Amino acid sequence: MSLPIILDCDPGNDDALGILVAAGHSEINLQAVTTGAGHLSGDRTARNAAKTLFLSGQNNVPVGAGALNPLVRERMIAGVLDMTSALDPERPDLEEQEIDPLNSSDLIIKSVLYEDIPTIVTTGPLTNLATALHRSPEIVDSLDRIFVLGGSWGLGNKTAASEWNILCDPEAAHIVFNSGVPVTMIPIDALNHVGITPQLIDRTKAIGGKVSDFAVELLQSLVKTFRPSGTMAPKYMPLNDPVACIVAAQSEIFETHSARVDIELHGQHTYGRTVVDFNLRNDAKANVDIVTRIDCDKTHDSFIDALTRLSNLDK
Ligand SMILES: [Ca+2]
Repeated sequence: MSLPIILDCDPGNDDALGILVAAGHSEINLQAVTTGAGHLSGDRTARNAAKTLFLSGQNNVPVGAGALNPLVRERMIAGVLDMTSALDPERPDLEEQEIDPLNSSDLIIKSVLYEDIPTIVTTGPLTNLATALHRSPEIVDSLDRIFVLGGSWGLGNKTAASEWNILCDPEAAHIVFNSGVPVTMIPIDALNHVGITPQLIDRTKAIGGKVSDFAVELLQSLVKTFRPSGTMAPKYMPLNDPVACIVAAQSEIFETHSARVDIELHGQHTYGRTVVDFNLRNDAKANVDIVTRIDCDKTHDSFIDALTRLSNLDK
């Protein structure tokens, strides 16, 4: 049976790949896409999601436009962008579906409470979800699990200490991680081992058709923006956002360990850090399942299977 999900994202070329994978995966039933500011401004991320769904042929899936700003901190927009390819520039050549009249947090609340969607996958800042939890705390009882792409137990990727999605809205992350809903955190430490290899791009190309062409464009744009630095850098640009959808659907491809995760909200050098305690020191209570290992080959296979299925659905 396929898993009904809401995908909350900030497209973002990797988020757009996440939408395609969620739309095409045989074990996912994509029910709603909600968007907010992060990779780009909030209006642009909503329209990018609407363009991606239209192109994929899944334009019955509602797209919510959401948070334009974080809850407390000043807004951050991704600084490393290739503004010439995929969805980073304006793309008037791509048709788009209409944006849903409900904003993202209201669409989340409606989908959870009235359409019984028990799972949320997030691949952007957590502002929309925190807002939904604050406005309708009763959704806690209706949610089975939240899969959060973000955070790290080791190094950060935006600052020395902090990962981008969490750093964009640490206060929102604090609300989500302490909501009482089971959380699976998919951190960059694990994601760095699932890269966009030349073979993955070749396999995506070999599918053929407009979904495949668009996915190749997205993958190539991500590879172009990859700026590895330092001794701990991954070999390939991590695939990131689509992996979160695959993890949500396929428990056999990853391992988790439970841990206490607190979000640093006050540190001068560590603001936005996910402070991970695997050893539950001082009687700390675990609040998060952290993905510690992901099977790269199986994830690549699922990525290709989902895009192939989506291409076939559209024929
Ligand atoms: Ca994202």
